[in-house]
Amino acid sequence: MSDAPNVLVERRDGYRRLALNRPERLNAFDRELHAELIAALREAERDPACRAVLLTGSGRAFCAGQDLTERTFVDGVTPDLSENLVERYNPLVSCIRSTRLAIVAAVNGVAAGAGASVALACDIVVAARSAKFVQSFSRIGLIPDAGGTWTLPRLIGDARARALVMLAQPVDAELAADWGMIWKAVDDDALETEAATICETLATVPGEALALAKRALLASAGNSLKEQLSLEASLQRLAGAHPDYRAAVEAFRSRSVRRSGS
Ligand code: T3D
Repeated sequence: MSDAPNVLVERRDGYRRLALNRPERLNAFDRELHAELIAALREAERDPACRAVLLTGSGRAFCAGQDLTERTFVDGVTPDLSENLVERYNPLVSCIRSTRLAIVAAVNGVAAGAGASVALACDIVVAARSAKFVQSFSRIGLIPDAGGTWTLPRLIGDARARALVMLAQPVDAELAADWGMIWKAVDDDALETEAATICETLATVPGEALALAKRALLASAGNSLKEQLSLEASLQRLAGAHPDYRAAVEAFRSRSVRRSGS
């Protein structure tokens, strides 16, 4: 076993870069990687100077999902897979969705199985043109997990989600962007700069507004329009009461006054 960290953490101005770091296993999730990733996300969340996370993979892949070498069938006994979901993937996806931080996935190569689900749970997904998203679960007799059955149809619609889930056909980054599965596909050598620029921009956006917007968008999936309008009103009350709002409006007004010369 290697002593290298399973997640490389780089602190940058206003955000952190987290790289899944098991390149020899295409960054597949084992227990250690799960533990280090959730710890790194929680630590980033505790840092008031941190507004965003850039999540990527070391080597040629983003993440190949569950590490299948972790699964053993001793005396014909099948492991209870729900345990790993409940204890690891579900808290990870819930954390990505509910954290105040903006999570930007820079998908540098293949994202398969739960690796695709985790990427697609992120707030903004940018992928290298050579990257692929594979719903590889059906190939090994499983159903999509880590939120895949929730996220995928919402992003690309039921017809496309069903075909991808059942056929496990890879979708390249360009098509993923055309379908609205991700934000954009960029040239491979532009991926890091693009993702870093997005994080730098997010680091300048009032943090409370980002966090409240995430809450509203997450809730919209289960809400009626009436409920969502009511939620927007209460979250906007919180946003408007924050000093960031007042400072931004006052800055805008003083710029307008200067422009009009009065
Ligand atoms: O179990 C639970 O807890 C339930 C939760 C399940 C969630 C899931 O994610 S289920 C889905 C698991 N993932 C997969 O089924 C994907 C398996 N991998 C692949 O299909 C292919 O590797 C890829 C399409 C991702 C990439 O193909 P390719 O040809 O570019 O690479 P490769 O040659 O297949 O893999 C390179 C190495 O990575 C290879 O190791 P080696 O032979 O060089 O020593 C391969 O074994 C290893 N690797 C790839 N994926 C995994 C993996 N090792 C462990 N687990 C993997 N998932």
